[in-house]
Amino acid sequence: MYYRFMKQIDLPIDYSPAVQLAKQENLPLVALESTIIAHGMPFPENVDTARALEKLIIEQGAVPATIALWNGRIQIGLDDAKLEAFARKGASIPKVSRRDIPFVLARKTHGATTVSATMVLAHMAGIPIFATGGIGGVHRGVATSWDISADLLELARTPVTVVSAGAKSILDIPKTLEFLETQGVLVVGYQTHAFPAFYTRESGSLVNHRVNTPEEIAHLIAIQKGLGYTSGMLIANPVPKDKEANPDLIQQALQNALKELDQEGISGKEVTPFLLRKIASLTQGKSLVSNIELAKNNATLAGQIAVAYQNE
Ligand code: PSU
Ligand code: MN
Repeated sequence: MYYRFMKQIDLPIDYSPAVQLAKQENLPLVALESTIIAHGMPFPENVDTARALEKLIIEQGAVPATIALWNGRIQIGLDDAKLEAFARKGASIPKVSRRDIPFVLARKTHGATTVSATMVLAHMAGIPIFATGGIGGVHRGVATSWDISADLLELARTPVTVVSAGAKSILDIPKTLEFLETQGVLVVGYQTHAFPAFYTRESGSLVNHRVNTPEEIAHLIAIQKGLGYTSGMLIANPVPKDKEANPDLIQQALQNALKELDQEGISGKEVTPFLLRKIASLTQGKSLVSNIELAKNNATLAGQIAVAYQNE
């Protein structure tokens, strides 16, 4: 028997100049994901939104770090030219969850990071707060498909706080919340007890805990850390009232999109991007407007939490 000593590889990680400076100066950082850019929205809305999210975070006094894989390298922060190149490539860039990161690095290709992959890389870069649109969840029909988003397990295993507008009602929201409870993930409603359904403010499910200020969330993060928890936290931040989509319109579009999903036999990681696209076209872009607005609302809150956490 012999022991084989593995060569330690250098982590292929690049920090943008803005993020590098923020780290040196100990400024509050907020991570952003890149699947929302490549798969969540069409061009040019995707790049416009990505820029708008960064701007909102800066306005709160924090520094944005959009996370992606580019030519086999982990990018913590994309400069504007790269952000635009990434957005133009759109859905041709593979959607990457935790499991896919090593493969993309080995092949030296690009990757759009989902919530799970972005959490992994944000944690690696020392960024504890992350703004997204919605998280993946337990899919309807899970009993036969076993389709449960890797996002949920990542929340259980990685100490990053994710600010989201809940999860779309194409998912099984009660089961999603059950799963998070089983996995020990704290889910907190921001100024609400209703777990939001992404495009709309209520899903019919409730959360157990509500907070009203970014400072309260920052304090919860500090307590979790103090307890030595290695899990994350999910903040449920509903889309603003005046930006909410009409629940009936969304419900109708969801039903039709789910029917088409079934007819076309789509499964696996294509499910979420397919449904997002279908719903946007079935609502003549109305869902896209809510999608953009809820992402902005999450970026703003994440920026405020990051600043408050700095003062903990
Ligand atoms: N939900 C949305 N918009 C999105 C996603 C989810 O409303 O863009 C993306 C996120 O990147 C999320 C991923 O992490 O889809 C979940 O994919 P899946 O359901 O395949 O786990
Ligand atoms: Mn899935």
